[in-house]
Amino acid sequence: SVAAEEQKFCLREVLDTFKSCLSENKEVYIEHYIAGWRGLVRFLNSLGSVFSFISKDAVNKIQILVNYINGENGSHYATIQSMVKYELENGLVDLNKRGSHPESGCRTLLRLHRALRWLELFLERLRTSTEDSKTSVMCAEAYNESLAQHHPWVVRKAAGMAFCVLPGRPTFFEVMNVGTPEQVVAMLGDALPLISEVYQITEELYSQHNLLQLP
Ligand code: 1PZ
Repeated sequence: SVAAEEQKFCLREVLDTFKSCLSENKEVYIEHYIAGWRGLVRFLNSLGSVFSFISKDAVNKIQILVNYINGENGSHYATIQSMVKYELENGLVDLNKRGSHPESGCRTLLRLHRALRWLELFLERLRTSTEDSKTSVMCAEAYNESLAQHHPWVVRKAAGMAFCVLPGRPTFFEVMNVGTPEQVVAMLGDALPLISEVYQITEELYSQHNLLQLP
C-alpha cells in the first residue's frame, strides 16, 4: 500500500535530497534543504524516543522556515542567498543580541547549518569506520568538533547522554536501509561531497555577511 511505502525509509534518498539543493549558479534552495532535514528527522525518530528532544528542536526550526516560505514574502525565501539579502536589506535580523526578530530565517537556518557540519563529520567517520567502531564515540567526536561549541553545558550534557544509547554500528547500518555495509560506505562516499559543498557555500555566504554568530 501507499502508506507502507511511505513508511519505508532509506537514508540514500534523504541524502540525495541534498543533491537537489544546489541551483546551477550554486545557490541553495531552502525548500530542498528543509526536505533533507525532514528526512533526517524521520531517521532520528526511528532510532527511538530518547532523541525526541533533538528532533523536536529540528522540527521547530524547519517549521519556522516553512512559514516564511509559505508567507506573503515567500518568494524571497527561495534560496539561502535570496533570504540573506532580503532579511538584511529589510532589517529583519537581530545581529548582536536578541530583539524584535528572535526567529529570523537567517538565525534559524544557521542552527541547521551548524548541525549539517556535525552530520558531515559524523557520516565521514561512519564511512571510514571498522566493524568494531562505536557509533556513540563517532557521534560524540563529531559533535565536540562542531555543534558543541555553540551549545550551553546543559544541552551538551543531554546530547552526550543521548549518544550513549545510540544503536551499535551493525544496527545503525540496518536502520539506514541502504544495503550491505559495503553499499552503505559507497553511498556515503557519493553523498558526502554534496553535503560538504552545500555546507561550504552556506558557510562562505554567512561569513561574507558576518552572520556566523547570530544570537
Ligand atoms: C544520530 C544521532 C543524532 C545526534 C544528533 C546530534 C546533534 C545533537 C544536538 C542536540 C541539540 C538539542 C536540543 C536543542 C538545542 C538548541 O538549543 C540548539 C540551538 O538553537 P537555539 O536554542 O539557538 O534556538 N539547536 C540546534 O543546535 C539545532 C540542532 C538540530 C539537530 C538536528 C539533528 C538531526 C540529526 C539527524 C540524524 C541523522
